[in-house]
Amino acid sequence: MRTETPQPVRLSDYRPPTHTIDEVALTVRLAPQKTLVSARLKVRPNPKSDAGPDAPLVLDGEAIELRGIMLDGVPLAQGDYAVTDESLTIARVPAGPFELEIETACNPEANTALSGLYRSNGTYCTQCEAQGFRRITYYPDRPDVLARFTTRIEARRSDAPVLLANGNLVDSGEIEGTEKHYAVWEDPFPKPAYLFALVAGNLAVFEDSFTTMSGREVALKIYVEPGKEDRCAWAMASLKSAMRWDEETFGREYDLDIFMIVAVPDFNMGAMENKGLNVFNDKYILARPDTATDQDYANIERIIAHEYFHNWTGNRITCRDWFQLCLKEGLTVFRDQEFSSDVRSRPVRRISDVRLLRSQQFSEDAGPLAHPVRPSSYIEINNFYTATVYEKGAEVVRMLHTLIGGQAFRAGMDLYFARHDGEAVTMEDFVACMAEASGRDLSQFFAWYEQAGTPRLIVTDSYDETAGTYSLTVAQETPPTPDQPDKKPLDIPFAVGLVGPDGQEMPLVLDGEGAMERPVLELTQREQTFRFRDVAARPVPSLNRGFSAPVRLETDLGDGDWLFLMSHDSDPFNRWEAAQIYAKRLLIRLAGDASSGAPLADAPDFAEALGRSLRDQSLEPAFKAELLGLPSETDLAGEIARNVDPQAIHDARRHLQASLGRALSGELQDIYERFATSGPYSPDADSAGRRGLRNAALGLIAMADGERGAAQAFEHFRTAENMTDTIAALSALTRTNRPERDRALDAFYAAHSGDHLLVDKWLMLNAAIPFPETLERVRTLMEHEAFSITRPNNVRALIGAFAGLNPATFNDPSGDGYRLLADVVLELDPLNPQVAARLSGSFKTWRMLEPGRRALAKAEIERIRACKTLSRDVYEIVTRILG
Ligand code: B3K
Ligand code: ZN
Repeated sequence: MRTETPQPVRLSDYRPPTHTIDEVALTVRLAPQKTLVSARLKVRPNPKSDAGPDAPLVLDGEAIELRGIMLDGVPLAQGDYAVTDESLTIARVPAGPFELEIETACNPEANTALSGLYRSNGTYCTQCEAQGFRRITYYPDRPDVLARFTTRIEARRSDAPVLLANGNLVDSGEIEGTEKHYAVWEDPFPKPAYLFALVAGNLAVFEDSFTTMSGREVALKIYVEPGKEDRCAWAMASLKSAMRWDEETFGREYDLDIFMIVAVPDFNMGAMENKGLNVFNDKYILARPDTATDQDYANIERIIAHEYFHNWTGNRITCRDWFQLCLKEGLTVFRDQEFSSDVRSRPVRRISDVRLLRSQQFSEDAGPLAHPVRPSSYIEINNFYTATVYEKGAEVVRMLHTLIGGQAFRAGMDLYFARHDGEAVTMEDFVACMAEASGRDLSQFFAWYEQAGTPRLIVTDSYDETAGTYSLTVAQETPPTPDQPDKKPLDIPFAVGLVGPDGQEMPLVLDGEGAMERPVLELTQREQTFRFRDVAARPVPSLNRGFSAPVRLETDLGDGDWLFLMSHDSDPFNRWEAAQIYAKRLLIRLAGDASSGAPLADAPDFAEALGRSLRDQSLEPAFKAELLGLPSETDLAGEIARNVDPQAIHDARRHLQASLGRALSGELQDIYERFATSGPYSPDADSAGRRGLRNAALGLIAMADGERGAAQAFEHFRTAENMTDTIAALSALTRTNRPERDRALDAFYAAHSGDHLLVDKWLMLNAAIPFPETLERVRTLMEHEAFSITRPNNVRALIGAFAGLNPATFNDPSGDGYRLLADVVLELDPLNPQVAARLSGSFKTWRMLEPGRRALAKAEIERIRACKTLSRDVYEIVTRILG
């Protein structure tokens, strides 16, 4: 708990560590309330430090009790060291190598912050990124201190029959004369403390093995709570497919003899890439057709791959400091995106990535929490595991790939691995490898890492019929963001195509240069004009194909152009994008009408174009399902940006869905019937795509006609043979205000109350019901036996979904939604600051609201900020949000 105003840490203040640690030998004697940790550290002054060899040794430590300390075998006297709430300082240490032995105690059971060593449903586990290791022992807890770890764990066998840590198991056995046993794990690869992990408990294991490209046998083990072994097969298959892909695509081979994953129910985020011992939120491991949806299966595959890929991008090569977080996260997200694009559908994955980017990152970039992909200061680093660092970070890597081409990119990666293996490096080091491999100057490009805000590209065109030339003029500007009023022009890869009046692709011949090898224009100035020749007729431009740059586009294309691109663009992403843009324009007009009480019109042209696409045999079902998904309410709010009325946006969207459902009822019913699956469930992308399309059709059918739609959705629920269909039926029903909705929700809870993952789905469905009564429902559910505020998955499912997926109700004009969220943040903050801070981020768009809601939201944010004992985490978020 904070006692004075938290101070920011700045990138410009980075100094190399005064000391480095070569070896760490830990002995951890586990006990629920008093775990004893003894750490033997081989320390030496860092020759690269500018502080000199006499610098005091300062170790980080938090929420631990110091029980003893020895330097080179001699106990230190009280006056030799100083301990505060956050550190242990030894003023005088030898100028050469020395050994330090530190005894501490911690209380895993009382650790509700879930950072450091804690217990999840009886299992001991750790989470050390970013700064959890200091809650286990005193240590230089920073990523540029890399040491070899040996971990000895001792525990009562009855309490924890399985004892795991990073690396290879080198010894284990009974401790004579006690009920305890021990295991010793040795990790040969030097690593920063944030990658340390320890797990102990009563766990079952699901095993397999993998033969690497050089013929080494790697044991693969997934540990779960006993009884859940039958839900591990998909996670294991995903792991093996990711291992193979990384060998084939990047030449990366796994490096230890064993790879372990542990699934626990209580976890602050999705998963963690600890060396050789990944710890996962069990939501992203456990899957069986009757417990997990297609979306769950896809998420498991993606997250397993992501954490596995970190072994090279993050673990073997790590970050010099936490400002470089995107070095591992942006790059690893890019790698997991490429992986699923290769094993599933590339356009569909691109669409879902762009949806996520728009809804999470663009909104972050447009508000008070905007920050560069590489921030320059922070108060609490855990607040920077953001959509900007992850998703925009991945976009920046993707743009590099587009600019220099796939071959040079691979050469750049090879160089990066060869040059920096075993090091802690910076973004500059990474980009230098790409520059060297491609022979290009990437200095202007680097601004993508340092400049916040979503650039706007303003595109105008002109056609000269007599000369047969067509010109595109592109202006770029990036709006001001907190602390960055003036922006430089960026180096932007802008993929384009020209679609002729007959719907055919036209050749791209740049005036004065000849045919373009790759259809990518490079924007580097505030304004540029590109002239194409041999253009026989006026084309419709297809801009930013594949979303080659994370920008907002402004064009003077009209409704007719978008409908045309929606049917004819050869770039599948842009076909989807054209539908999104058309729908966005329509919905913004409708929201205006809804706000002013004007009648809401139908959209026959849009319905007709969608109908054509639905009948187009060349399009895959998963892609068609994406076409049916309208832009989210959050995206629309972000587009409107001023005086936002969330209820009007919601009403407009509902109206359009209902209207499309009626106009397309024939096609939708046809899809519903034709795409019914038979035979056993298979999670593969094609089958999932078919179910996805059918369920998207059901969603619109349910909106079109309250009574008949609800009856059909209820029937879908009643007859569902897998969890995908069950949840699709329920989510269609939650959007209706019909009695079938609560009948189905009650039946679901009665059937699945014993399964915490399914209970979370139920909480989420309840929280997303878009009607004012949901406020009361959420408050009641917080008292339900199924809900506990100390379980992050419960909190995300109920409160996170309410604030994030239900804008109309969260932004209820009474201000009750804001009050509810503020109450939860204040209650949760002393227990789990990381999750509380994340929740408080839901207020980030308050300034865009219309004046009434804006004032109510502001008052609640101020109520949070007024709390004197706020954690650094929540303090930082609410202070930034208020600006
Ligand atoms: N590296 C972890 C996230 C850690 C979050 C710490 N607050 C998972 C991942 O991105 O792979
Ligand atoms: Zn990651």
